[in-house]
Amino acid sequence: MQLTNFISLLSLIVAVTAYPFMANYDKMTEVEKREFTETYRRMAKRSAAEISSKYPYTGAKNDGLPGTQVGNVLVPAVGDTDHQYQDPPAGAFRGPCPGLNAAANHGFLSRDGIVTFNELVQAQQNVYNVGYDLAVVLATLGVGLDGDLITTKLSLGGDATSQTSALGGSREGGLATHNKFEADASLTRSDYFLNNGDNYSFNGTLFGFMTTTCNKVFDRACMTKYRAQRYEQSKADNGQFVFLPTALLLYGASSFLYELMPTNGGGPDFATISTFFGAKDNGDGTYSHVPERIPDNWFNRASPYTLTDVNNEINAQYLASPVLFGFNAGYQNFLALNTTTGIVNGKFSPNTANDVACVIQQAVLAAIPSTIQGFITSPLTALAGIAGRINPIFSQTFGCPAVTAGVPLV
Ligand SMILES: *[C@@H]1O[C@H](CO)[C@@H](O)[C@H](O)[C@H]1NC(C)=O
Ligand SMILES: *[C@@H]1O[C@H](CO)[C@@H](O)[C@H](O)[C@H]1NC(C)=O
Ligand SMILES: CC(=O)N[C@H]1CO[C@H](CO)[C@@H](O)[C@@H]1O
Repeated sequence: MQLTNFISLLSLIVAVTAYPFMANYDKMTEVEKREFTETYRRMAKRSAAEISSKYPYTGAKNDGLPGTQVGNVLVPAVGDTDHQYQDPPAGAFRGPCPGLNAAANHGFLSRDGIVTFNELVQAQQNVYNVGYDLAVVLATLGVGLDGDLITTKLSLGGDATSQTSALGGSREGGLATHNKFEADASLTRSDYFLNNGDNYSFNGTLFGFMTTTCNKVFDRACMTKYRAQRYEQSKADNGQFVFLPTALLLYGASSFLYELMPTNGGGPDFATISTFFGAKDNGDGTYSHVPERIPDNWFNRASPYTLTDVNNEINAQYLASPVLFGFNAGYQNFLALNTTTGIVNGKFSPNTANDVACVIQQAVLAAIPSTIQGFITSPLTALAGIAGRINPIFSQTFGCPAVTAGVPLV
């Protein structure tokens, strides 16, 4: 047997063991088998640095499981050469999320920007002390909306379908895919429609607006104000503005500035936020972009940032400045949503703080098709298995009713 065939066979065995439904490999034609093994072999390579026992951080391993949830850890550790900052290598994928870009630039995620579900769960815990429940929910959303359900791979930026998809086929646009995770009215990224489809590049003008609005203190009060400002701006200027219930996640992302980015005991000051966002002050009120990084001498938060915490922050921000959900059908022609799922005449009207969480649960599960198309016919994809953990988390913590995967939110 030639070496390449052997490697193909080996990776196929790995694939079949990891994903039992791939047993219907037998039913493929010879050509399909060759294509499949070749694709899988190419994708099997991983490049995020392992977490060593010498530098355990928040104790999460690359296995999708919880770490210690004990923070106040120096990141990166002194002497941990694997996790020092490096510029992204040529051809690497980076996208709309500064926190994940920074983690990749420090090797907590694959430096090439092609990451797996387990890597996402691990890095969120080890770098930011994101609570395990929230880490699973965000990784499920990311991979489910923008990545591959079988390989559980996701590109942090643009389309890398050839590296993320087991089957080729439908396009996996990565985190930059518009109106999934990436959405209009985000903090520092232009709206898709307004910027010729560049939906994820850092926009220095918007960073400048945010800095001015916040007077360089990026706390909850200011992020609430700036979030509302971005909404009004997009609604007025963008004829294809879309603000669906999943946009509640934008409020979650806003909370990361004051909850996850400050060094333990510190505040969301300009030096910290601009380092994470890769914003370089040009001295004239404009900002250019450099790769995102973790500030020097930075400690992650002491207690985990849980799903309950982010739910409280989303509620606090939304209720302080409630806006209408809906979309523009053309310039300044806003149509509010009116659904039976808690959005009445455009307003989100949560009866309890838990209702926000239940909308997020629906969004997560809507992202996971209950079946996938194509010649792998088993309904149980790798991520559908993971999604099985989602309902119990939300029902235990928030009393949300169970939701079926694959049902669109609106
Ligand atoms: C950045 O955003 C501003 C304000 O929305 C917009 O006018 C500008 O064209 C954008 N610039 C770039 C380079 O994307
Ligand atoms: C929205 O739905 C509510 C309740 O179903 C109804 O009373 C209201 O008239 C609807 N609003 C619009 C603008 O259709
Ligand atoms: C369409 C989409 O979801 N993503 C676009 C985001 O912006 C990049 C860069 O302009 C495009 O290449 C993508 O197609």
